[in-house]
Amino acid sequence: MSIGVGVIGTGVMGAEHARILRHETPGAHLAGIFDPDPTRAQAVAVGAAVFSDARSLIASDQIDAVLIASPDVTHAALTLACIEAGKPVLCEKPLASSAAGALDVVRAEVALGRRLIQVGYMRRFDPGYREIKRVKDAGEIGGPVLLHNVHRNVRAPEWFDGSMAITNSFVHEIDISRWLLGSEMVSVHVEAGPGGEPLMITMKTDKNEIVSTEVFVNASYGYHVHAELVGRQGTISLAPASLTLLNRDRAGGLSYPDNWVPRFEEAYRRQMADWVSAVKFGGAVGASAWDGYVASAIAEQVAQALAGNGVATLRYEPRPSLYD
Ligand code: ISE
Repeated sequence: MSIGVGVIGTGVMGAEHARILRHETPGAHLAGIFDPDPTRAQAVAVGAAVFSDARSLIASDQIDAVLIASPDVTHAALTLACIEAGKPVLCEKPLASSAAGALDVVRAEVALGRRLIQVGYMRRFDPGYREIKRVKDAGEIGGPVLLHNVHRNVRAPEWFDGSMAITNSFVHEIDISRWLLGSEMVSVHVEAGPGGEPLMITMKTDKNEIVSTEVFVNASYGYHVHAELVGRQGTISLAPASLTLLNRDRAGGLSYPDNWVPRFEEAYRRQMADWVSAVKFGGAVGASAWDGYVASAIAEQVAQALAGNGVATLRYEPRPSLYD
């Protein structure tokens, strides 16, 4: 049986997920679309049903599972509606635009007593990050002491406001650092460069490792994500992800994409394939609602620290046993 997936939101990510579902995901099909802009919805649907609102898509019996790719502020309420309808969800990150919103989702899932939510922290499916984790877990570089992350965008999207460099961009670094190290973050120090960016964020983990992250959302030259894990017996980092070497104007070198879609194409594909098979055959893969809550809780506290004295001891709710 093919899983009918409904996609809510047809911006950059919704359109990409719909494309992956239509052309690159055996065992699933694009069964419906909702976007408040009907022209955009029709363009992405290419024959799939177009719904007039998100709730009727979620309720429809043509829809077995829901992919949420609408604006961040809508994620928590839509995810809650899916839990109520008993439908599995792949929700784009962040799980919610506040820690309290993400906690509501965790509590609803705990009350239901089974896991329905996967959060789209797709880097967990990226071949480079997976190889770093394999090497670290095999003990090949000794005990980890430091993780350096770099997160640079060409320019901030026009819908970025307030602290979205933290709540929308830095959240990836929180999630991938927790996943790579298998550690929890306990404290943070944050500083901003001249005019507010780049941000330099240093966290300490419960195993005393240091996680340093630069977030520069207007770095101009290209979309560039980097990570280097330093162990006591060696280091391992992402290799340049460039597909080509470009020679021009008496210079040559790597090229960078304009945004994250080409850089993480393989991660998005694998994330979808694994989610669809978890929906079909059971089990849970990727980032859970709990992981989504922790990322949003840390992001919120980092944003508060940035507005205050730059430091914070990080606090979370206790983890429910559903996520053990
Ligand atoms: C965007 O929403 C993403 O999720 C990208 O992966 C990230 O690199 C970018 O900074 C975000 O704005």
